[in-house]
Parts: sequence; structure tokens; C-alpha cells
Amino acid sequence: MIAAPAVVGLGGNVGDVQAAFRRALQSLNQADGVRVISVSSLLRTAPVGGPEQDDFLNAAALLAVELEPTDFLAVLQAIEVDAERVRAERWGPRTLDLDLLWWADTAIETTALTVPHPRLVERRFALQPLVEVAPSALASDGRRYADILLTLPSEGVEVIGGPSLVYDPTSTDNGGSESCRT
Ligand code: A4P
Ligand code: MG
Repeated sequence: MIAAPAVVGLGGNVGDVQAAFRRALQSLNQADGVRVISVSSLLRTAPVGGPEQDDFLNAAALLAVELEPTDFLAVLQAIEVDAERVRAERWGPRTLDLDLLWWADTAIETTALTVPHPRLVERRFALQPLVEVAPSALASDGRRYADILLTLPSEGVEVIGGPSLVYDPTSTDNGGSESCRT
């Protein structure tokens, strides 16, 4: 099977989210058929939708995936469960949300999966890190996501650090909160 490029969006606003991101990316890189190619900067973002809640951290990762998309979704969901995510409320607070944002310029529509993520083009917190890791990625209508990003309002998203805050492949730590605090 040929590896497909895919972009996963990471989000969270409960607990040590930065540690959750690092752990999730380590788990992804260790999963059969998945390799982390690059990660975006770390963003602090104002919550969009849902109840009144804390700011989120968001980031994105470019991966090479040698799995079927639905099997890859199962890998993402298992990592969310590992992060003890409780799905209490749609769009509500969460320790770790992993969304499959983009898959090799293809559209996927199954009962479990819609790719590109339906709300990607409205959300700077997802689109900005996607464009950082996949600057030439195309939307279903053929437009470049980098061009769509230029049309979105700039407020609500602040870069708080570079990619090494999100994932350091040379690090030997296990993503625990002690070793990840900066
Ligand atoms: N599903 C379908 N397509 C996908 C996909 N491309 N990637 C299905 C991942 N999952 C996909 O997801 C519900 C179901 O969507 C899954 O069972 C899967 O089969 P979920 O993660 O359980 O539910 P959710 O995340 O609460 O809902 P949803 O609609 O995915 O929420 P969003 O759109 O992810 O929004 N504000 C800021 N600033 N930053 C954020 O990260 N995130 C949200 C969540 C709201 N506000 C935010 C942020
Ligand atoms: Mg989600």
C-alpha cells in the first residue's frame, strides 16, 4: 500500500493539553502504518461554539498513512480514549480531540467519516496549522487552503511557540506532564 499524506488537527482545553499532544503524536508515530512527517506551531485559540469554556490549544500534524481512512480513524479514536477524553457535550471542553482534517486531496464520505472535515474552511484554529504543515493542500473545489485562510478573520488565534513545543521526535520523554512543562 502506498502511504497517503494526511493532516490531523489536535485540540484540547482540559488538563495538560500540551503533554496530551506530545503523547498523542508519539503514539501516532508508533502506530503500525503511521509516520509523523511534521507538526505545526502551537496555537492558543478562543473557543468556537459550545458552552462558555476555557481557551483551547490547537495544532496540526502531517502524517504518512498506510491504512484505510476508517482504520486510521479507529487509531485516532483509540488515542483519544487513552487521553481519557469524556464526550459529555458536543463542542464542549475536552482533553484531546483528534480530527482527520485532510487526506491526499480526496473527499471521503462514509457513515463514520467526512473528509475534508466539514467545518475546516470556517475555522482558523484548524486551517492555519493545516496550511503550516501542508501549504499546497487543495480543498474539494480545487482552491488552495492557503488562499481560503486569507479570507478568514485573523482574531482568536495566537501562536505561542514553534513545532518543538508540540512534538519533539528526538525526545526520549514519554510525554508526561513533568518533562513537558516549559
Ligand atoms: N467524524 C466524521 N468525520 C470526521 C473527521 N474528519 N475526523 C465523526 C474525525 N471524526 C470524524 O466526533 C463525532 C464523530 O465525528 C466521530 O464519531 C466520527 O465518527 P467527536 O470527536 O466524538 O465529537 P466532537 O469533536 O465533539 O464533535 P465535532 O463535531 O467533531 O466537533 P469539532 O467540529 O471537532 O469541534 N474551538 C477551538 N478554539 N478549538 C477547538 O479545537 N473544537 C471544537 C470541537 C469546538 N470548538 C473549538 C475546538
Ligand atoms: Mg472531533
